[in-house]
Amino acid sequence: MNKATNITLKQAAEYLTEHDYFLILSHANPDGDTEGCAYGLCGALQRLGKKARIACSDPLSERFSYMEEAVEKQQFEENCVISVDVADRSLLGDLEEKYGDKIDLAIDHHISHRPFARRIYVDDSAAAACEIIYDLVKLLGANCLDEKNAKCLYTGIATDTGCFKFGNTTKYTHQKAGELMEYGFDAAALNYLLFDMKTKARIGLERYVFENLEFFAEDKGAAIALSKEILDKVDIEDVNGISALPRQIQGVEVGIVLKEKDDGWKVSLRSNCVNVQEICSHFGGGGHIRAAGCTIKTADAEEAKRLIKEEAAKAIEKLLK
Ligand SMILES: [Mn+2]
Repeated sequence: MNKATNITLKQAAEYLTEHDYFLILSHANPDGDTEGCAYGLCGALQRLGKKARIACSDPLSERFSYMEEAVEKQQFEENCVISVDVADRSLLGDLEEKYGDKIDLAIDHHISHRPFARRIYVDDSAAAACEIIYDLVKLLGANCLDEKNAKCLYTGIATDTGCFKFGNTTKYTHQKAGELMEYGFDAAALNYLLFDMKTKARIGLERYVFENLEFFAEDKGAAIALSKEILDKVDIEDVNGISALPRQIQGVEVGIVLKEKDDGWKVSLRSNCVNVQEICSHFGGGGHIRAAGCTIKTADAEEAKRLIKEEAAKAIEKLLK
């Protein structure tokens, strides 16, 4: 494979202008940003009269099904493969084997991007890869965007910033989202769909979490174990983000959610100040300072909870000293 070259956004736009048959790849377990980039860019290229299609190792989530309206289903042999919001080739999932070393252009915003494509454009100051795609399609010329693909790009910006709440949100994030709104989609309805709407099963799961939460370390720790029996009642998507719930409670410093798996309990920790990565490293896990995970290999829920709470309590105590 050729050596990877960092290119400018203008060069990326020229590259797209010079080619006609595009395959756009998003990462496995897709989120709103990678799908928003793929559908937004695909729709833009099609509007320029080019052939473009999308591939992902996992299906588009039901929540994002409106994105399909932004593109036309086209079949053709591609001569240009683009990855969007993919930080590492392994994140292509099942598509890695076929396309891992065949990517012509990678567009990404992860500081941890590990080069795998021939051409790379990474801007880690962008809150979402969709911000970059928006700047890119603007360079491709007028009429690239319409209500439908603008909505896809807005989705990526909104979801990667937690509806403009996270620290990665900049004035440019708001500016670009504002410009995208000018294409006329209903942003309020979209944000309801993305952030407020929950399935009944999800609400049931949240109720279970709050009703059964165990507080410890003078209410600065909160833990909940979710057995297979509980988890089997809901869709995988209903479990997304559940690990963030305990920490929403005022005064809770470390929130712990344990989920039963075949090989033990998968534990997710979220914190405000405590280094939870360190706590998880005791059990062979890792992650980030404020969000980390590990697996405790026991079938016994009480035993798993006791072990993780013990380490968390020590860390909380150390912090308070
Ligand atoms: Mn992203």
